[in-house]
Amino acid sequence: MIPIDPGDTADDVVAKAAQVTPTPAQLAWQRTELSGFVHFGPNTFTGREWGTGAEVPDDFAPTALDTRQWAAAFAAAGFGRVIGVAKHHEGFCLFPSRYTEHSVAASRWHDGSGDVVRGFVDAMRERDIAVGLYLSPADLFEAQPGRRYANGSEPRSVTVPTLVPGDDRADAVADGSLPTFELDLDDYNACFVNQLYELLTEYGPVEEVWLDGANPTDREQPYAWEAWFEVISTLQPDAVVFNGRSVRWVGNESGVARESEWSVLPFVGDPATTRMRNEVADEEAADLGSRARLADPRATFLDWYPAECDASIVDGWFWTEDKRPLALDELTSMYLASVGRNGVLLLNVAPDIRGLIPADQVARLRELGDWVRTTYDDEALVDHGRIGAIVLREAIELGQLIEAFEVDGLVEGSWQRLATGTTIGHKRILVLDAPVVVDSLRVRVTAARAEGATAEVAGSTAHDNAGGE
Ligand code: IPT
Repeated sequence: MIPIDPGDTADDVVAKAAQVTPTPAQLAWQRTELSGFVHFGPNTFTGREWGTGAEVPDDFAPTALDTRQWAAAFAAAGFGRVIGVAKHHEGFCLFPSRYTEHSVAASRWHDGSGDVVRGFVDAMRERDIAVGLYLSPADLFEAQPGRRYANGSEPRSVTVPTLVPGDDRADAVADGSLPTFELDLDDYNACFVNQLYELLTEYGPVEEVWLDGANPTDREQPYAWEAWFEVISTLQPDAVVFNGRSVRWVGNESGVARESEWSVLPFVGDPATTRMRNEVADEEAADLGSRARLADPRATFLDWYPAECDASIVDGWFWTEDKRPLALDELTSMYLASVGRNGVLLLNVAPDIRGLIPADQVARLRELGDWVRTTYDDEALVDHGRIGAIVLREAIELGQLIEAFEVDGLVEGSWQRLATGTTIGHKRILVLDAPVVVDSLRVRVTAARAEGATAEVAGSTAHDNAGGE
């Protein structure tokens, strides 16, 4: 994070933008490229996308839940990180939270002793897959009359964790082995932060916390974002936080990044005290980080805030019987438009009422993984031969500098321009209109935010150049 000083010229701000770099956690997140998402919960059984809040715990009734099957499907497809839903908007907790009666503990599933989050985390760890947890800020169960969401309560000083009668953490809190926080929280935020605390202290390392911005409640609950971020960064300092903090929503749910996708953005707010990243531009705007955006007079600081591209392999986030996975060419197009444009692809699968990812989704995931491996793994890249696509990389640990580039191929003894583009970032993929045989490739950086910007260029051989696949 670099503050913008009031006296900075436009050139000064550009020079500062060139110095902004990712944290190690952001770098690890970006390099993983393919993240999985698993939406599973009462909606799986009711056929709804957002739920109502009027569900009952016994609605959640998987017959053969096997989180190892989930992990195996993602591992086989080469996904290095998976985010699981711990609570979606309808408010049902898939873990036995102390702060609600609306959870797996109240269901007949495993006689109330089940914990989907535990099974999920353990299964991913067994496969060396990084773990992310989704805890919906919006909560339709709590938005019911007489409950805590948007109930107008005033913030008060709250100790987190807030111990409950017979709390098994009492000794660890008393001897300081579990950290405590004193925070100003209203009723709902007190519940939410205590649930974050449970998820971030009882399940081992968590590499990503997913704070969905969607709100189907029609109510305005103030969110204590700064307190949430303080708790998350204290309990899991190596986690990235989706939305408001370390990775951002790309702006659509189709897995498509911008042609020019900047990871360095200008923000408003006091850089000394603001944990929240308030972008100068709306999160869905076409341009978030160009020189024009950097020159916005409201901008007070610059930070690394890269794009995560969420999308689902089926239509919608949750399973229904009729849903079939997207075709492989739709998924490869998505890969090219996300990972191939400096984003991370966060691809959702939808387990069914058994608690298993249906075989057609597993197979398609595997096909996508095989395609990525054979087309874009390092071993699949060449510096000469018949190529169908160009792959570029910038060393983002040093920042994102390149604003324009041209790629040439040495074709029968003379350099021909094959492709041009704007940003590169972690990875940029450009599919050629038709394959071409080159003896060599070169990239020319034609505009950059600092001297010495360099990129790597390679070609991919395996491509049918029919647009997507
Ligand atoms: C959208 C939110 O506004 C955004 O912050 C992010 O959480 C995103 O969802 C996740 O997909 S709302 C959605 C209905 C477009």
